[in-house]
Amino acid sequence: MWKLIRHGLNGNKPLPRMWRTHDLKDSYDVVIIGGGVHGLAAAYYLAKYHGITNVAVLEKRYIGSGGSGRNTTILRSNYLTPEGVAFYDESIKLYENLSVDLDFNVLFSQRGHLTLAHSDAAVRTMRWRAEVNQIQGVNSSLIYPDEIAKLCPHLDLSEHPRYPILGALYHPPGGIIRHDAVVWGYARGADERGVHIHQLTEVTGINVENNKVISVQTNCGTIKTGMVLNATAGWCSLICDMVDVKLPITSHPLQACVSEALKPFLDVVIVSGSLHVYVSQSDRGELVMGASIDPYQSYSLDSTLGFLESLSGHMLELFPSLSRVKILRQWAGVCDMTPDYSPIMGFTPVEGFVVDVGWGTYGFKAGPVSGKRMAELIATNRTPDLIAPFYLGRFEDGALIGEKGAASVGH
Ligand code: PYC
Repeated sequence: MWKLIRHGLNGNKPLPRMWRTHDLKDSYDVVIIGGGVHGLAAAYYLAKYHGITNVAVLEKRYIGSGGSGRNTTILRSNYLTPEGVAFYDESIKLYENLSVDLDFNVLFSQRGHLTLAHSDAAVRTMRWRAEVNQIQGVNSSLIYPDEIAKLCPHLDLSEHPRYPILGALYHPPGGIIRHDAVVWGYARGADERGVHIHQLTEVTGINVENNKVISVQTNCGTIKTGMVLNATAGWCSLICDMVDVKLPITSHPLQACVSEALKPFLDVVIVSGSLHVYVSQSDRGELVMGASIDPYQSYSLDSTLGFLESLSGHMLELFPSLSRVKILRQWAGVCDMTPDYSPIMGFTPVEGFVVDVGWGTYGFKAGPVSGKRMAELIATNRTPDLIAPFYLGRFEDGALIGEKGAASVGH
């Protein structure tokens, strides 16, 4: 606030750049691949909590150009497994304090999050989730149509729809945030502490000798390093292929769209798993909407008419009064799906190559906590307890953390 006033009184001179450009050095202590929220948060916390500042963040396009800038900005911690709830809850707590921590307003609006249940089976799952959440201290409960009507009077809560609404999981701390601001805030915080952010810098190979990482090749030159963090989304298996680490991941497009701006009428996040829809209203008035991942594997960022048609049909089942609203634009991202819908974080069989990957459709929610905990892992060479369950070997050990039941929509 004071900064803004000072800036106004200063004759609106251009504000300083939020992060600088640097020549690529020929060696860094840590190289982070991926300039999204995960990579930038890891760089920030490495510098802030561990004094490790000789760090490069490599981004093949511009920062936030991947999943971090393409998601629908929903934050929540109402997961299904105890491991998942504890992990995402720490993320929400970091997000709650992020504007202060970064001295940059990330516009976190904790407006409440409703996951609708349209069948007895869904009501049962919501009750189960509410119980797991409450045991872990997360604010979440099962509510019924009379209470849903108070929170969201525009929903069709009658018995007429094909799938009437029977109840909802209500999660008051959930909400939406300004995703670009999160990326920019972490970038500025990391840059101020000495991290080098290299945009338009694509990793083309990783050199390993005696099973240890020794350097990273990029389109801008080779970097010597003994520690690489793969914090990419969408392309994580291709980076892992460079060191012959195989991931149980398939990559799928996920599409989203926004409507024209409407007067504010929706001040909770609404999710319907059965109708494959999530929607919130942005502070500009647009409805931000998304659905399931596309059913085919692809790295395509194409938008399709089929997505728009089915999303609009389902939106109108929930909100019939929106039938004349226009869609303004649509876009797509790529999601790396694991078999249990939980991420993969930790060491790999290659020394000096660690991963923070496999986020499916949950990545943006976890940026702060995975950044903080991966920074701790790198700095201490030990896996923090909070992320230990998400180790790569769990797929061979049969120690899965099944979070499919907490996906906002059926994938
Ligand atoms: O899991 O909350 C979620 C979500 C929203 C959009 C995609 N996934």
